[in-house]
Amino acid sequence: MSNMFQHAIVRQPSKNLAKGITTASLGKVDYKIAMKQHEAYVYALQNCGLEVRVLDPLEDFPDAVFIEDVCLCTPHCAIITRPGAKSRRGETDSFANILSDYYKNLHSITAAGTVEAGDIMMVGNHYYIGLSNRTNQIGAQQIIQILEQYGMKGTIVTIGEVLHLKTAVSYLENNCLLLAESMYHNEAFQSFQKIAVNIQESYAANAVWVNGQVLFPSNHCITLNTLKAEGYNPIEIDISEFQKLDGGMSCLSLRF
Ligand code: CIR
Repeated sequence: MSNMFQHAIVRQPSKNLAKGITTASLGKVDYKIAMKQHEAYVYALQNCGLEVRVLDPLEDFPDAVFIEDVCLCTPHCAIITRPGAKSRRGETDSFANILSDYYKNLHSITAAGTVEAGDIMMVGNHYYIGLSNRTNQIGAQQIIQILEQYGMKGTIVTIGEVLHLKTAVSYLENNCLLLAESMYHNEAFQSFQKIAVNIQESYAANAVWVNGQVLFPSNHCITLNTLKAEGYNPIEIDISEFQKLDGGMSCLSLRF
């Protein structure tokens, strides 16, 4: 059975958004366009039946809009991460307070562990954790230990040259993964049905399944049509300003 989501938490972009970390060379970030795109993203989540809480921007943390990275929300507990990017560490301050409105069971990753939850993909009660420049083995082991306390399971996945695990793979329920070329043959995913992202469109490997619909980045028509042919119902959203900062569809929200 698919996980149904009720809540989402997002954080509005900061005016300093353009100062976020990036490896992309897609041009200058336009704050006003980013705000409009963020509003459209919130609207799409609401249309998927989610009650969306919109947090104020954190002006000192330009990457804080990528809220997915600072917390793993499971059906049984929430785990506040410890971002591998030092400039992002303070994004978790006061997060326990926000989460306590939704969760009784709260945990935190502690030093020397680092985790960004963009590296964690939920497949039912099994969580795949990518080891990246942001998520280390110690952090991944802490996640697994916490998950196991609640009867959930975690597996570590080695990933290649991508920012986060979910930069290159998304779970679309029904035992089905959407994968970029770099992840397609990863041993961890042999038992899944696979949908390949067109090689020219690797950014589209980060899509979000929400309650039967798929939030999908606009301008990736080949993969869009593949998803439709597979029976999915992708909703296109333009998140170009966040792409300029290496951010994908999933990183803009926590869903639980
Ligand atoms: C960063 O480099 O941390 C941000 N500019 C982008 C984070 C994207 N998060 C994600 O894919 N989960």
